[in-house]
Amino acid sequence: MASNSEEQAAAVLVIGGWACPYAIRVFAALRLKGVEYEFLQEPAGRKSELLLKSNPVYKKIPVLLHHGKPICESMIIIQYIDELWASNGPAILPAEPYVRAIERFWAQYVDDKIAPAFLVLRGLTDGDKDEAAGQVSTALEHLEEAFVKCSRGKHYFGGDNISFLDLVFGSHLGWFKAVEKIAGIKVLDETKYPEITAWADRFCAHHAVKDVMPETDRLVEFSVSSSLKSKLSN
Ligand SMILES: N[C@@H](CCC(=O)N[C@@H](CS)C(=O)NCC(=O)O)C(=O)O
Repeated sequence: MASNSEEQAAAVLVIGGWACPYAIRVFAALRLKGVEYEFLQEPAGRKSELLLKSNPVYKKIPVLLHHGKPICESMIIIQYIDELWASNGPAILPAEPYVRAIERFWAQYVDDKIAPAFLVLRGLTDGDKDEAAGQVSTALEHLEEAFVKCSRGKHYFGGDNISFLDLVFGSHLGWFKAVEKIAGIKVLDETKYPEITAWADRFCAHHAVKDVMPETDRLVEFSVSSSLKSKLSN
């Protein structure tokens, strides 16, 4: 029998941040699967005791607590959600091992290339801004081609449904518009990347995504205050 505290604790709790792309992809995965969850916003500028206890290795958000058991790293969390709630709606990971491998490859590529370049363009980490913008352009060229191959003329990388790669890449889309404003450059240019641009609009309008995708101006404000804080603390 469950103790009182176990009964009271949310079955699914996400320690995350509203602006964090890695958390956004987890929220969207839970919504896709129709799983109710509680969202615990990490405080700005410090790490909560619960986060330090739940992710003592990386000390990063998001962490999914399932009946109190922590699962860390967003891509691992999405795979856990897909495996655990396998019968809730369409699968997130493609069934075919080769297609699965391709999606995992591009998902890792997005996090390796786009996320760090955005930090440079936001002025949060050191680096050459032109170089970072070039890195994003190269990544988008590859992803435009990957979209054509993976979607096979359908709406998403996963075809008819949002899949793993849609979630991983799509979770960065809020920051695309914010970075455009902050750095004063065009990132998602529809003349260069027509497929990805149309996909981005569809992805952001999806019922599992639209309420967790942050507004551009809120992200810009958040970014400006984060970079001020990091300058003051250095
Ligand atoms: N690879 C991690 C990245 C998570 C990550 O970088 N989270 C950021 C917030 S968006 C964070 O917790 N940063 C705090 C820190 O680096 O100490 C994942 O996919 O979950």
